[in-house]
Amino acid sequence: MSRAVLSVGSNLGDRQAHLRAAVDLLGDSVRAVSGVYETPPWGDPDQPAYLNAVILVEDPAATQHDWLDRARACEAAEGRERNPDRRFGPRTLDVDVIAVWDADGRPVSVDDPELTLPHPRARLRAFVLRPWLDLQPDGDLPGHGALAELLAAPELAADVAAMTFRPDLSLESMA
Ligand code: PH2
Ligand code: MG
Ligand code: MG
Repeated sequence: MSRAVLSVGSNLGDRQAHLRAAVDLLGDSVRAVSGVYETPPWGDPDQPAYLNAVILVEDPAATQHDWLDRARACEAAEGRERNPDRRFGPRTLDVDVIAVWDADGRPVSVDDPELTLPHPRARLRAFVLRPWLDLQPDGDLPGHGALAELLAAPELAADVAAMTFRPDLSLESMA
């Protein structure tokens, strides 16, 4: 399993610093980092706006569960606390594994208690699809189709209109 698309989000504390920390912690596996979007909260409206971005990663040695472990390690490093009563509630850093491709470039399908791939709600989330499209204009969400077509769906129109690109908030490391 070698390639993955990760979605990162933050709406507590220094949001840009949390996202940047994920890029730094993912280290040499990072192949591309999208621009940052400011997005209204999805799923649980009573919380601050998010910053969202997408990171493309690659590591020939990594299985899909390794990507999940790395995602969780990033969240833990940024002080993520889980509130079982608020599934879509606020967080310092959320790193979600959206899709994984194996060494032959085939999309990986998984459905176990730990991980479902491709991510079951990604096609409904403009804050995932839009930054991903910026990195891969011809990209596909495996099993669902072209990113550009998914983003054009009428159900997403309000979310696309409400999100704003933040060119002032780069995730490039300051090092
Ligand atoms: N993440 C959530 C819940 N809602 N809304 C936005 N805009 N961005 C997110 O990353 C996000 C969310 C839970 O993972
Ligand atoms: Mg999430
Ligand atoms: Mg998550």
